[in-house]
Amino acid sequence: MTSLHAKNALLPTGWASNVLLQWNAKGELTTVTPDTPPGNTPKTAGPVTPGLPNLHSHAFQRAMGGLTEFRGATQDSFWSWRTLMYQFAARLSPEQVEAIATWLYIEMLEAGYTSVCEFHYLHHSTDGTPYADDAELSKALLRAAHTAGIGMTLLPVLYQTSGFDSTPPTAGQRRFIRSTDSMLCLLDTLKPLCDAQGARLGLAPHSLRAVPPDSLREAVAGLHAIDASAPVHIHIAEQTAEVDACLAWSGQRPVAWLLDHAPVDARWCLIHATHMVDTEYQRAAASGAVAGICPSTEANLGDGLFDMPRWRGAGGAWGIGSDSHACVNAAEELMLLEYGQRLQFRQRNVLASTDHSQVATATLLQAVAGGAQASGRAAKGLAVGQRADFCVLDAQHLALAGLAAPDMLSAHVFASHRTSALDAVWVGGQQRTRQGRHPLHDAAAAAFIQARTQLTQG
Ligand code: NGQ
Ligand code: ZN
Repeated sequence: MTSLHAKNALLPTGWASNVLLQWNAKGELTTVTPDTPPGNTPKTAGPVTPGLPNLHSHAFQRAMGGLTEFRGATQDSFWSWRTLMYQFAARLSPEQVEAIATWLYIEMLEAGYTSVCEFHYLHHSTDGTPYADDAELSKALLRAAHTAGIGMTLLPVLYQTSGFDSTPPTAGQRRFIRSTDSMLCLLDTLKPLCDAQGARLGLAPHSLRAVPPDSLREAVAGLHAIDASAPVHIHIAEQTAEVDACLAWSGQRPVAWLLDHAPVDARWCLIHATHMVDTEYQRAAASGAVAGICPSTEANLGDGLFDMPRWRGAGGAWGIGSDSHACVNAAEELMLLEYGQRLQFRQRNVLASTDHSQVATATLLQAVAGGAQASGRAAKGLAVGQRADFCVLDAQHLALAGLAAPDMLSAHVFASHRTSALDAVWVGGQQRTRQGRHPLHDAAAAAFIQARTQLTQG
């Protein structure tokens, strides 16, 4: 099928009716025309919304769901969680990584994400020596994305130190460590593979804790020699301990340091950026970089709350990541984002915009635009030239039936929890889910359960 007719569709400018959608063999939209009679074109089962790019994922962490929700140390924190996460990461085989990622990407499709940025740092074998094929685990993730049929931006992670001031890496980090040269070789290997599968290749210097200044400069320059517009993602200012350590090291806060020492621009995505002061909000937003907000993980890890009105007020772009996958649901992330702002400012409908009074509409459109920018993919929504990546809401779902289209999206975000109101999800003009389910759902779930059982009982 290469065309659909939607009674209601959410275009980048807002809701439109009687929209004819057509796409070409490459999966790019060629027609997005409102006010067109349906004729013989197949009709969608409900309103059409753009698919959400997921801008931050560590796929293997999906298999840790529920395994870190108990008190260990006297006071648990992000850092004690990280110790458990390292113990889990130390045991994973390539087969397990692929099984977990394949299932995760299927879950993402069923939950309204049409592409994913995989922030991939598990490079080496369990004892830290490189695999015979140095790209083994990168290839496993590319295969997982291909099997599921989700759009992919692969971000191999540069990881060299365990703290500011070039502190050597710990044993728990041995699977992540690479020289800058070895990273540039890996990028060279991966570029044609990504191109062949329609994936985008970028780079993720893990954090200022993990990448010394010279390596940061050389790796980013090396990436941009391969592909001048490739995305660069970095974790930054997620925890106050990181801010304190950066101040002790450099006299500057992490975001301020980064803006002064790296060529931060619209190719960059600042993951979390939770702890910024006003000048950092202003300068980071003005750089054109996307803020990568991960509401469920930031809540799960006790990070803190991003100040969305301040960021938006400065004109900042932003998008959503599911990060550790404590939650894999695009709509729920938008709800959690808004709720964090409501709790913080004791107001309602904080993220409505001047153009869109409906929070769900305003946030989805902004998150799609920012997510597409951070992904380096033509995934900016329902517009000619963009990928045909979209979701069809189920107008018969109990939470939605009888409502007007914009209210259906609001109900999908705010009132359909733990049930899915998605009828179908399409990626590049190919239908990936039907009545909310992916055709590989059962087989991929079984392989995931097998991998998790091995990991937790082995
Ligand atoms: C990660 N996750 O790389 O998986 C990190 C934890 C770190 C989040 N920051 C490790 N959410 O930051 O050192
Ligand atoms: Zn992360």
